This record gives sequence, C-alpha cells and structure tokens, in this order.
Amino acid sequence: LFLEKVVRDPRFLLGETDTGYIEDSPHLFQFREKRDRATKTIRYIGNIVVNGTDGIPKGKPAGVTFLPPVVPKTAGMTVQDGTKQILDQRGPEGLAKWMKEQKRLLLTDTTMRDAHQSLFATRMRTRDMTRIARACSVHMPEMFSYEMWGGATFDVAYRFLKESPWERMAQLRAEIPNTLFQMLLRGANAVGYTNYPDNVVREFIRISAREGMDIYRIFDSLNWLDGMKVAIEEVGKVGKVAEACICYTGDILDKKRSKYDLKYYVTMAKELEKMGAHVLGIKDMAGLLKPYAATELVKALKDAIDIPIHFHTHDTSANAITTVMKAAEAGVDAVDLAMASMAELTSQPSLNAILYALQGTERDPGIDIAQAQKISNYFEIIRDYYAPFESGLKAGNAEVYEHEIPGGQYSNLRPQAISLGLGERFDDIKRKYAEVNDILGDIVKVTPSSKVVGDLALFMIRNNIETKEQLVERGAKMGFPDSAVSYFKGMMGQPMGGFPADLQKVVLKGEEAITCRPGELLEPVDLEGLRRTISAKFNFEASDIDAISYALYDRVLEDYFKHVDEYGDVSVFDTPVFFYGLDIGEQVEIEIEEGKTLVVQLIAIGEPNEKGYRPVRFELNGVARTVYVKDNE
Ligand code: 3PY
Ligand code: ZN
Repeated sequence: LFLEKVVRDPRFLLGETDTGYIEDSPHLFQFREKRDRATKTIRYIGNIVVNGTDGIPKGKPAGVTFLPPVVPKTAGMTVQDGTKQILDQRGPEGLAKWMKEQKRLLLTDTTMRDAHQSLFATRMRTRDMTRIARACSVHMPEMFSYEMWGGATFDVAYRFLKESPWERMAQLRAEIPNTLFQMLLRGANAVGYTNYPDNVVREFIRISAREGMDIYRIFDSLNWLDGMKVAIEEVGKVGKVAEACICYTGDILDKKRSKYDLKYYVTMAKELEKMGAHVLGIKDMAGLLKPYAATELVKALKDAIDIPIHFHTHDTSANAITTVMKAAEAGVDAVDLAMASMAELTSQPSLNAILYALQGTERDPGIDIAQAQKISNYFEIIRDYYAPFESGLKAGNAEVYEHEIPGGQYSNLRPQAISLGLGERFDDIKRKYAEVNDILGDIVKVTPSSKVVGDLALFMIRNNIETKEQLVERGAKMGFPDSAVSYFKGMMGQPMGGFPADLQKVVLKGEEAITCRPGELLEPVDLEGLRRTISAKFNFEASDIDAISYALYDRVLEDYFKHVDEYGDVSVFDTPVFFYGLDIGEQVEIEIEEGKTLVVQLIAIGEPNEKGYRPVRFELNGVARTVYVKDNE
C-alpha cells in the first residue's frame, strides 16, 4: 500500500525522491481504511501531547497529583431491589403513590449530572462514572434516583468528550439495575438550546425511555405551559415518570415583587398536575428560594396538589442546605443533593451533610453514612482530573439574590467574560445581567432564556450601551445576538407579560414574531431518511439513536463521527490520558476492548518538519512506533 501510494504521489512523479521527501510526507503513512485500533490510540495521544486539549492549557495542571481512585468493594455482594423495581412493577402513578407514603426524605444524587455541569463545565467522563456505579448500587440501595443525563451532558459528551451519552446510559444501567435514572429535559428544547419539531421531542423521549431513562424532569425556560405539553404527554405515553417543573424566580417573601408570587406558583403547579405530571419539580436553578420561603412554598403546594414534590436547588448563596432542611420540615417528598466532594458553590448542597443532619429523625433518608462517605471520597480523587475546567470560585456568594444567575451559567459566564477580554469587568456583567432582566420585564432565567439575558448583558457591555433607551435607539442599526433574535421571535415560547414591544421591534427588524408553539410550525424531521443518510455518509450502519442525536445536533455529531473514525473509541482512556496525554517516559495500559490491552509508552516528541508535522515516538507493546502530528501552534 505504501509503495502504491508513493508511485502515485505527485512529488515522486516529479522526481523528488530523496529521503527528506519520505520524512516530510506523513500522508504516505496514513492508510485510513487500514488504520487499526492501536494506531488510532497512539495518534490520539500523539495529538494531545503536541496540541493539548481545546480550551485548557497544554499538559498536566501544575500542583495537582493524579491519584488512582479508590472504589469500594462490591465483588460477590448482591444488589437489593430499589425504586427502579417499584416503577417497573407499579408504573408512574404507583411510584408517585409510594413516594407520598414514605416518611423518610427521598434523595436524588446529582453528582453525575448537575454537580459537574455546575462545577466543571460538564466534563465528567463516563469512565469515571461507571467505575463507581456498582458501588452506588450495592451500597446505597435506598437512593431514590440518580440524575445522570440531560441538560448540557448530552451535548458536551459528544462535543468535547467525544463519547456517546447513550453508551453512558447503557453502561450505568448495567451497573445500577436497582435505582431510577433521571434526566433534565428542557421541554421543547429537549437537550438542546433551540426549539425542535414535535416529532423530534417525542422520538427522543421514546428512544431514551427504551434505552433506560425513568424520570423526565421537564421544564420550560419561561414557565410557559404550552412549551411543556408535548413532553409531558409523550413521557406519559411511554409509561415513564413525568416530573414537570415550576422554575422558581424572584422572591415570594418580597411583597414588592408581585409578578412571581405564591399564587403564581400554586396556580402553575395545579395546571401541571392537570396536564398529567406524576411528580411536581420545584426547579430553583439559581438557588433563589430562601429558607423561609421554602417553608411557605412547600406547604402551599402540599395543600394544593396531590402529586409528590421534588425540590432542586443550587448552593450559590451558601444558604441552600438550610433551604433543603426547611423544605424537608415542610413535607417535601424528595430533594436533590450531591456527594460532599462534588457539592456546594454553584452545585447542589451536600448529601453527606444532610444524612448527618437528619440522622435519627423521622425524615432520616436511611442511606448508610459510611458508604456514602466512601463514594464521596472516590469523587474527591476524580475531581482533580478536571482541575483546569473548574470555575475558580472559592466560596458561596449571596449576591446571587441580586443578579439571579443560574448555577450552571454563573460558573460559565466568568470564563466567557475572560475569553472576550472582559474578565476584569465581571462585576459590571453581573449588574448588567440584572438590568437586562428588568429590561425584558423580569423573566424566568434558565437555559435557554438565561443565555438570552447573559448574551444581551455582554452585548451591552461590549458596545458601551448603558440604558434601555440607548439599546432601543442604537440597536436599530445593530445586529443582536442570535439568542436574542430567537427569543423575541417567540422561538423560546411566550414570557409572562409579553415582550417589551419597542425592543422587540428593533431586534426583529421587520421579521414577524410567533405566538404559537414553535414545534407546531417546524417541519417534522424524517428520522428514517436521516438514518440512511448518516449510514451512507459515514460508512457505518447508523441506528435510530444516531439519527435522533443528529437531528438534535447535526454539526456536533458530524465532528463526533469523524473523531471516532480517526481515533477510535477514546472513552477507554483514563481521564488524565484523555485530557493531558503522557509525560515523556510515562507508560500506561489501555484496555481497548475486553481482554485486549495495549501497553503504550511515550518516548520522544521530535522537532516539526517544514510542513509543521512533529514525529511522536512511542513504544507500543514493546515495539517502536512513530506517528506524525501536525503542530497547530
Ligand atoms: C440545564 O438546562 O442544563 C440546567 O441545568 C438548567 O438549570
Ligand atoms: Zn440545576
């Protein structure tokens, strides 16, 4: 093959056949169709050691030692039945009834979704979840559910981790057969940032239910009931649990802020119950529900509806543990918490702390404290692998009650501001965020509506726009961020109280806004046709999973398929190798498939040739191998 390539190569035909020619023509060594797993593996590592991982400095983070994680023993231990069996045997209504009968506080562990989404940009890899999953299953069978999917995890898995979120679900399900899995579904936005046609949302629910999802926490980013209808209905149809949410904003204790008062939430909760919700979620995405407000809200909701109530909050202010305790006291059925080492700051409050707080009381969750500690210890080690993705926050900040930025967005906004050269203006950005919220008429802020507010705040700061009047006046001649255009067009749904008409006019520049559900207007996607197109284009037998994922994120999926073709399944690498590659002389074992292990040692990184390719030398199972990697610097 090599010789065939040489004799057909234009430079060979021109007579340039000295040895330098071979050396600086790495393409001669690239036999795409023949490249095996081992070659793909060293190409991946070669690329990481030369170019690093996008978005973080190259090489291992200074001052952090990566220790191997300690996994509690499970060999020979049986898995007790848990909530998964209750749902499978009694259905969603049966599960809801069971929830209400429990005296103990039911706990959802968010470590594998919202915690890492809020603490380190959603980067936790499947490998770091599956290694501890059996221990969770065996040692904490009283857990109500694991939130381990949805929100940003779907996109980030494909886009940055180059692994399939579906594979994550399958592997976790194999290890945790006894506990419910739970995901966050952004209503008509599913696991994306934009509205999808109804058939995409329905099909996504149908396939994910088939693949192992149990509870769908459904919300609309403007609390617009119409935006949640299709998802609630479809989850009911497939026999899974529809946990429909009220997104909490404002402050029910502040009588001056009457837009989102207690009555507003109670009315919405009753509507959701009527629409077929099995469980009500209180989604406090920014951690704005104050402890005594939780008492009022939970009591009022308990009086008003019959379905169980599940409380989700973020600890940005550092008040959240008290709020959880108040919600528990007021009779909330279930709460979201994260393992201690993955808790607090913009994440959820500590599960381990709550176990101690409720120990010996009638609301004791019944989870073994010592075992929960071991699981937290595991994640403490794992968390170091992700150090460069941490937001840098060192303490809680009660200022969140002023700016109302959701946990996940807060930890992202700072790096976003830095990347725009506005790092030193973070305080202004937070203030502007609150001002933009006022300009928009005080809206619910959660993905994707929160992005509109964040993007507009950055837009105003970058263009030195101070007031709403200036925004309307100067905006007439400016292009607005895509998110803002989509919002004012009605593509994210309808905010309570409508859109500010003057601003809507300058943003849309003559385009019509809609007032119906966008999903109704969007053409259905031909998923079977899409599946065939993907199979032909990427040369493999695509499944309905590939098709639905592609329908949600076409470009991301294209890059993902190309990456798999080029480098194989990179989910098999340990996280330090995946993000930082190897040091010179470092040797690792990589099990590329069951029973097939590669021993890889990095020997040297050479100087780039004139084309910018560096030879990277390895020893692969004891045999010298070199790959040529384009240095992108
Ligand atoms: C998401 O939509 O990803 C969220 O976590 C919102 O709180
Ligand atoms: Zn959250």
